[in-house]
Amino acid sequence: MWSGDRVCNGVQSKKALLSDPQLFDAQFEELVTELTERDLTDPALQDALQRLRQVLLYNAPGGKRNRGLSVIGSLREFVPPPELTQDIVQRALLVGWCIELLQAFFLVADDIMDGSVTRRGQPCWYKKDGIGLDAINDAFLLEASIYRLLRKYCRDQPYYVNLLELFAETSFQTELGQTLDLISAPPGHVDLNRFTIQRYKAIVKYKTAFYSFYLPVAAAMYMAGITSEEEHNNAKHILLEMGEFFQIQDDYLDCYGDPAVTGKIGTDIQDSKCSWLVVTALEVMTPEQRVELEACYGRHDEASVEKVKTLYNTLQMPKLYRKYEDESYERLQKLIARHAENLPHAVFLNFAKKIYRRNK
Ligand code: DMA
Ligand code: MG
Ligand code: MG
Ligand code: MG
Repeated sequence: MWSGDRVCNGVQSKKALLSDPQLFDAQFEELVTELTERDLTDPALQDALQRLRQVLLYNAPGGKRNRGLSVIGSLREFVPPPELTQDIVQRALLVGWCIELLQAFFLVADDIMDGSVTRRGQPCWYKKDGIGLDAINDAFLLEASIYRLLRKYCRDQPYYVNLLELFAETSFQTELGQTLDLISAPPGHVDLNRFTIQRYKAIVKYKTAFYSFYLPVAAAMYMAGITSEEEHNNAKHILLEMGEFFQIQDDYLDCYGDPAVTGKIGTDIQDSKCSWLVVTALEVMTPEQRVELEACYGRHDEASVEKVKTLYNTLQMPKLYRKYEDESYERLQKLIARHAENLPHAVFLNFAKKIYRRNK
């Protein structure tokens, strides 16, 4: 189907050829100016809008931008190049930024709830001097920014209501997923019986897969005028499977990743999380090992954390993970063949290329 990472920014443009990531980055300053200088102009709000500017600059850029870039990436597969005017491209980049803002909103809150220390190679926002739990309100500002931008840039588009509902629905799904994640790990009560694969799948589907995988592709589908429920369900089927695997990688990297590469220091063992590692380890460990795990999971002291990591190594978790990764990749290829009949396979294959064997 229609493809191309580097496409001219509309036929009229005399500008140098810029790649989508370059166009995406270039749009950020414009969006910050819109939100903090042009949207509300009451001088009484100046200090608050200055704070919003800081919040945006610290929390929105600096990630991998996979989610944000997938909107324009997918749209290029759905719409033939001559029909992709500069305006449509700019709007797709903007909707991509809205997904990055949604992600920033969730991450600011997630880091508080998980007691994390670093994110994207810098201190978590709430850990900064003078910020603390005021970061909760900053998270709300990030979320509200999404709807300000959608209104400003997409209000006249036929897909506006579909996008609004999509963002609202996806936010709720993610929040329910975070609820499952949190109540499966109540502080001070380690209960290994809670860590079933069924519970695990529910957590990751809701907390990660909808917003990270279905949302960007579904947004591009609506922008391309693809509204059929059947096509959306086909895409969802594949994308939720990818999302599940993506969170399994995140859980693996929480323990086995290099913080210098991932930009974050793991907390899942200390936080007693229902992680893929603990769920999978429980399936293969002896009753003696289970007793040992019970004694040291969900504790913050270094010795306990090290014991859990040693147990994971003894159980050869890296090997089990590699095996799972290979099987998951195979399963995905089959799903794409089966469910992407009328949808360009490249939408899914591009995504798969970015995530398999990732180390960050
Ligand atoms: C993240 O799960 C989910 C959301 C909705 C932010 P997580 O806490 O494992 O993410 P991270 O490892 O990035 O803190
Ligand atoms: Mg977290
Ligand atoms: Mg979390
Ligand atoms: Mg994690």
